[in-house]
This record gives sequence, structure tokens and C-alpha cells, in this order.
Amino acid sequence: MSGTAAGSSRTGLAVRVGVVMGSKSDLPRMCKAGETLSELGIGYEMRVISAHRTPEEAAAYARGAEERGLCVIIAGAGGAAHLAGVMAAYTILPVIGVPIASGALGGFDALCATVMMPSGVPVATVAIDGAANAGVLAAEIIALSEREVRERLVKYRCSMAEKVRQADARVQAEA
Ligand code: C2R
Repeated sequence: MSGTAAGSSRTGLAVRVGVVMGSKSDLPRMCKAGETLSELGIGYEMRVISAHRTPEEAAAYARGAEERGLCVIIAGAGGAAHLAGVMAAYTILPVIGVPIASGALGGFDALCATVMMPSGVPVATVAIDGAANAGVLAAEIIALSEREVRERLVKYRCSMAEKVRQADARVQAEA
């Protein structure tokens, strides 16, 4: 797995981002990262890998990611969320952590576990269940060296602003 080139995503785009989650139960939240990456024309792969339950696969995935052509890893996990930190320990690719709201503490546990990394091994942590923003942040990293992705991000922002203006106009008309 670690030495194989990442190939194409289901959309036919070259895989640039690895979206990894600790459990299939995280998928309903983590699929927002994939949707955002698709919207921005970036190929990705989705994997379920756990630093706790499949530690060897977690290390192998992160170790091999750069060689396989990935640029960014997005790692989402709930509870004692060590997945993003372990990924970051095994690669110098940027790792974006998504704390997932699961279990008794509603995601605060995952937020602390993901964001509180020791100096030298950062995890860029988005909001609890913030997988969509993880997709945008991954695109922003890729846009530093890919003009087309930058242009798509500019359009994405413009269309977001336009939707707000339209909502404002509707609310004003109804008031
Ligand atoms: P199950 O629903 O499979 O019991 O998992 C998962 O991300 C999930 O939110 C419950 C929660 O455990 C999390 N999990 C981690 C890790 N592996 C699984 N935090 C890890 O490696 O950090």
C-alpha cells in the first residue's frame, strides 16, 4: 500500500489528498471534505485507518503518502483522536486534523487531542466536524503551486459571497 502510486480518484482526477478517518462511523462527517475537494476539482482518496486499531497501517500510510504523490493528508477522528497526530509524526506533508463529535464529550475530547500537538509536529486543526473547511484548507495549500486550483478557489469564494448577497436581498424583500 505505502509504495504504490496514488493513481486516479473515482472522478478520474489524480489523487492529491488523502482523507483518512478512524472509523466508518466518521464517514457522514468526513464525506464533506470529499465533496468540497470535488467541487474544487481536486482528486482524493478516502480511507478508514486507525492509529489505535490498525497502527501499522496508519504508520505505513503516512510514511508512503508523499512517495505516492499526495500533497496533503486530512485525518478525522473522534474521542481520543490520535490519528492526525500519528499521521503527522510519520510524514512531513501538511496534516489537517478534523475533530469528530462522537461519544460522551461531544467532540471537545477530539479537539484537544488533535490540536494540542507538541512543538515540531503540527496538525492544522479545523473546527469540530469541520471537514468541509479541511477540504478548503487542503485546496489552499495546493493552490500555492497550482494556478488552476487558485482560480477555482477564487470562484468558490465569489460564489459564496453571491449566495449571501442573494439571501440578504430575499430577507430584505420579505421584511
Ligand atoms: P467506532 O464508531 O468505530 O466505535 O469509533 C473514531 O474516529 C470514532 O470517532 C468511535 C470513534 O473512535 C475513533 N477512533 C480514533 C482513532 N481510531 C478510531 N480516535 C485514532 O486512531 O485516533
